[in-house]
Amino acid sequence: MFDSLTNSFKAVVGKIRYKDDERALKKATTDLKKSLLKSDVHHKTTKDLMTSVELKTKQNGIGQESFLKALQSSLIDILTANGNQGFVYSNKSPLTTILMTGLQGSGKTTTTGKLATYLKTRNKKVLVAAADLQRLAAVEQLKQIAEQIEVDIFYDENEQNPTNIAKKAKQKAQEGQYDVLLIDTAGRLAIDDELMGQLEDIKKSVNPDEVFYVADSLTGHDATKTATTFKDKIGIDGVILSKYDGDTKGGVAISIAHQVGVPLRFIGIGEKMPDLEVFLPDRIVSRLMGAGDVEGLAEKAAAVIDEKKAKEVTRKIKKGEFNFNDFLEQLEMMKKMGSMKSLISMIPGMGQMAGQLKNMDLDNSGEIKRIKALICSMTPKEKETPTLINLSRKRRIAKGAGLSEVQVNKILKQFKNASKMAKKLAGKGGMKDMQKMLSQMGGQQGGVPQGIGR
Ligand SMILES: Nc1nc2c(ncn2[C@@H]2O[C@H](COP(=O)(O)OP(=O)(O)OP(=O)(O)O)[C@@H](O)[C@H]2O)c(=O)[nH]1
Ligand SMILES: [Mg+2]
Repeated sequence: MFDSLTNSFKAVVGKIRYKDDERALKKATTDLKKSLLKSDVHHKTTKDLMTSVELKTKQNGIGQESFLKALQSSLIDILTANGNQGFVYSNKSPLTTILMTGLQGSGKTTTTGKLATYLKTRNKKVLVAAADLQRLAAVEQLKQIAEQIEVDIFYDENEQNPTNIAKKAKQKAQEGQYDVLLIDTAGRLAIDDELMGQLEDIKKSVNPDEVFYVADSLTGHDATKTATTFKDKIGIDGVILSKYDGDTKGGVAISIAHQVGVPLRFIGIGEKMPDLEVFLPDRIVSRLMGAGDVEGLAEKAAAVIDEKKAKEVTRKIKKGEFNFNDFLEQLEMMKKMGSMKSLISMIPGMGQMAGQLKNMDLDNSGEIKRIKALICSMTPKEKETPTLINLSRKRRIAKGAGLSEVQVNKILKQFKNASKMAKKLAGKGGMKDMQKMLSQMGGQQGGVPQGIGR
């Protein structure tokens, strides 16, 4: 996700020796400056970052270690703007009301669904409100999302005024004892007075705890400019950067909070509902430095994993009893955790590797579709006890799944190997084996890099 930025940092840190001189430091910061500007980091932020890195490095004597520390702490400073971090619940009332704003197509409606998903996995009762009456299909779009993620929605087809919708939604949320109300609003092609007036009106009448501005990261520096205008005109408390998955430069995430003066709270990293990441400066810096984010990974896992089930699966794996039903369950759970790409970048030392695994799409991969078809053609007994599957059963399953016998054999063999591997990994030293295996898959030499310069 932060691949290109991480590479820039890595290259520059590598240029500074264990102990070095001022000239080397100057050269390193000049190089870093160039690559940050190329990645679309705002020029003022770049300048401030470089000044801070130089100053802090010199304080501790120029060398790789002190440069790395200076870079880390300067980055955290730059990413930290005054205000809340992550999702913050109201301390005034049991209901937290959030107003979602942004330009047309920036990702407000999708992000409303993603935030609802994020909160739902944290056991919050969420209501989304469809206050976009501008676009014909807008209400329908939010309805579909709400249905998909099984979250309640408030809409009123007889109401023409978005402010009234927002008010009624807030009333429903209070009466229904919801924890969070997310109000989706209409976007415009560009900032205009009518839009601002409408948002101000909604803001006044529902008095939200926070106003989020959804910025499309693909608009580069414009994202920073429009966020600033929204901040000046209606006041915003947080920025959410959407479509970061499509942003090959990525620098806007570094400078937007610094330039707008409002914290970046979340980033959208895909079209699906789990594809939202909380943006916490120290954790992000750890990922930017290629050192992963173990805490974040554990949190993500805790939100979707049922602990009892996890123990049961581990027991089965250890005993070699892992079956096809378990496999499907695990697959569903992984899907809830979000894209592989983001998961892998959270594992220390794995950010740069396992290319194939990274791009795996659990919904659309042909391989997974074939495996699912195959499992669906099995009898309940076969799913429970994979060893039952003999030649005639294989033929029947192949026919049912529309696969060739060769394909069925291949998948069954893979499953058998995977079970064996899992059994081994579940034992002592398992994690080391896994890292070794992944590093081989990624085709990298020299084993697992443990972050930059370590
Ligand atoms: N790849 C990717 N696509 C996204 C992301 N967020 C939103 N999108 C896509 O962007 C498009 C627009 O998203 P919407 O949520 O409809 O945007 P909106 O701001 O509500 O649009 P209007 O209501 O028309 O103003 C959709 O096709 C989304 O799937 C993201 O993080 N990554
Ligand atoms: Mg919308």
